[in-house]
Amino acid sequence: MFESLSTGLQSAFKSLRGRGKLTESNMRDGLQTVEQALLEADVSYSVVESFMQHVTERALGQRVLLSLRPHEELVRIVYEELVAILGPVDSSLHLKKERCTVIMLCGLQGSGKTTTCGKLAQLLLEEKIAPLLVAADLQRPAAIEQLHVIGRQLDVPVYSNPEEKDPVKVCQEGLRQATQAGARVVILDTAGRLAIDQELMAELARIDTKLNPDQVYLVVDGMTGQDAVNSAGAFNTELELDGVIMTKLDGDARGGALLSVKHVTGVPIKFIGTGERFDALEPFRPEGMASRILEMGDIVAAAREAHRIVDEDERVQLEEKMASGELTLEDFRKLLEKMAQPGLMGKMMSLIPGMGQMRQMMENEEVAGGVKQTIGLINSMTKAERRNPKLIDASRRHRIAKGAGVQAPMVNQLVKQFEQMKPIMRMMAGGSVAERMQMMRQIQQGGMMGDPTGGLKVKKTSGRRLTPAEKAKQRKLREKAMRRKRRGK
Ligand SMILES: Nc1nc2c(ncn2[C@@H]2O[C@H](COP(=O)(O)OP(=O)(O)O)[C@@H](O)[C@H]2O)c(=O)[nH]1
Ligand SMILES: [Mg+2]
Repeated sequence: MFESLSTGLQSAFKSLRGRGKLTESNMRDGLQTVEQALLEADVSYSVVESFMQHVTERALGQRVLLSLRPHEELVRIVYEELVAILGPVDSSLHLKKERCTVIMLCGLQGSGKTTTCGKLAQLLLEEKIAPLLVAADLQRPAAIEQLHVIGRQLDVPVYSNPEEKDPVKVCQEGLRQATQAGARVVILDTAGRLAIDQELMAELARIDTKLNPDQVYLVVDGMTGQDAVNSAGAFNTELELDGVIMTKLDGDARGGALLSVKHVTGVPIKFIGTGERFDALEPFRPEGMASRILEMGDIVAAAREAHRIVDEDERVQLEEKMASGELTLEDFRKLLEKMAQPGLMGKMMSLIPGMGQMRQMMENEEVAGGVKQTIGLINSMTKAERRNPKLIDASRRHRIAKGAGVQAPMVNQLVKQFEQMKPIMRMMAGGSVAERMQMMRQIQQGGMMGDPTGGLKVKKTSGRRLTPAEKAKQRKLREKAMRRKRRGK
């Protein structure tokens, strides 16, 4: 999710990092890169403009501070501005105590309204609140059946009347039945069009006036980029929106739409849809989203998502071991295996700070092959060897290498690189954003992520060794992070 936006911003920060101290003029260049990244991620121009204005004002105002810790400061400013633009948090459905709450979903055809009806119903069921769904999309007969299918899957009542041509009447009758049946929430699934048209808007406006829904949510397809802004604007003028639900943020959606829609409508982003299943609806958290955009890793979201997964304990253990520096080769193998998995498990592991980028790297075929080899090597060690690699002498080394089908020196290389990586991973689990970015680069340079052809190196770099100055700099950074950690930061 949000990959193009985060990659763009990361390269922006990288270009800032390379320059040592920031001056007013070279920071302008850096800010321009940030601007470019936002535009490339399909954030609409006016939004980018006002966003950049804020960031620039703040960044230039803090010139002195910036020269001390330039990138960290700028990351922080961009992060805070992102949070400000995306907030505030309000994922409450504002249910009425004394009567049935009416929630109306609207949006373009295919934006995910009907699916979202099911997701909201599931959410309510989890809270032991009884919903009823109303099929008010009378444009296509299939739409009514689609909602019935969802109702059957969730065991939730659905009201429809294929004979009725007026969606307002359908909604009114639906509400009446819901009240009778003791449902606490009615969700109206309305019609959409491929593009905005007057007739559709008039129909929705009529439902809005006659039913007077408690909450009107606009469902926006996160994949639509710039178009999302236009349609959101149109819906917002015609209806009084109370919130936005953005769907399909699981694919390679360009996060930009979220920023723009928020800017255009001004209403809270309530939820984000991250898949086709009914449980793929997450309350929107601006901090989490801003972090993701900046690739800091979103621990809270991970923890929440992990509730539905059996291996939660294992993940926590791994993260703790990473943080305490007690990670063994055995744990490392587990981590690699988990991250290489498709789907939720891999996604979850990638939410450990810094692991997002690692997982991205693993999607590269060459790297994936190297990772397999690394796993193979660890597999052919005994348990004791995995816990204490110092046990590995020449004969053990040959046995392990033979088992994994590689040359013996590879075993040494793996162990050495693992030892080098341990403190880095430890800091990644506890360090600041800027430190994590720095660490990630070190891991990439150190080559723990494997490559089947050229030993365990990640990238086929020029093979240049670090200069003593560079090594000293890295050591300093490591020590600084350690000190900070010891101080309990
Ligand atoms: N990947 C993904 N697909 C979604 C999401 N929400 C909806 N969809 C899919 O988008 C398509 C259109 O959804 P639908 O609910 O019928 O849209 P509607 O026309 O607005 O009612 C369906 O194939 C859904 O499965 C989501 O959050 N992620
Ligand atoms: Mg529909």
